[in-house]
Amino acid sequence: MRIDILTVLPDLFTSWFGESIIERARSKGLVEVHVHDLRAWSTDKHRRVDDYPFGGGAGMVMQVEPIHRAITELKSQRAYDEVIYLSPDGELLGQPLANQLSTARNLILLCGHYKGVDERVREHLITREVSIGDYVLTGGELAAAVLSDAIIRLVPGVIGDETSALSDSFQDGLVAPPAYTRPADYQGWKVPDVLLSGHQARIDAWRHEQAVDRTRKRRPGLLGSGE
Ligand code: 6GU
Repeated sequence: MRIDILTVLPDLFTSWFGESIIERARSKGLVEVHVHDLRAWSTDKHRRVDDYPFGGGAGMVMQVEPIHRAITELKSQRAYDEVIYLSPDGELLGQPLANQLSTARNLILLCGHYKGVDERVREHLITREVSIGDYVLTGGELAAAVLSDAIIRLVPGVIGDETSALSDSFQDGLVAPPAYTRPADYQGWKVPDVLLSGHQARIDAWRHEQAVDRTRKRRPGLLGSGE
């Protein structure tokens, strides 16, 4: 899988993609993440990529031309499955969308800034708009990092334990059961006996019960939604 990120703040991504599990995925050759500075496609001598809004009002708008030039150049090099604009009014990111996007070969993620992008970008260049939640961030960069992480960890081989991505919270519509590690007794705070019993069938049954119970208490909306 290859992800191309278009942003005016490329440095924001270096430590995240340089040091996380994503870096392991990159060095194993499972994913490529390319972060591009949109200013590289600016035709302005000051490398500007934004301008005042027609009709007036506060805030700047990201111009169509640099974004068009960037996307056109990338598309001339390979076919993209989706060109995604990260926007608070996009489709809400959930596990089903992450699952779907994890099967893509090539994705472009466009990070908005200021008052967003010229609407013609959305009309003519974007195939999908994604929000990571109902709150407003200063720009799309964190959302692009979140979306990339959610997608990349689902690519086969990225997570060491092959089963762990499938047994995630949400993957089966349930939150995760509680987990414990040594010591079995920490100053009187004890690990449930069943986990020390060695009976795998009983342990699996207990974990499932706990997951259902927790989901009912914490995230009842996940039960019976079919997602
Ligand atoms: Cl994608 N962008 C911004 N600016 N705020 C957000 C968001 C995106 N998703 C949730 N809030």
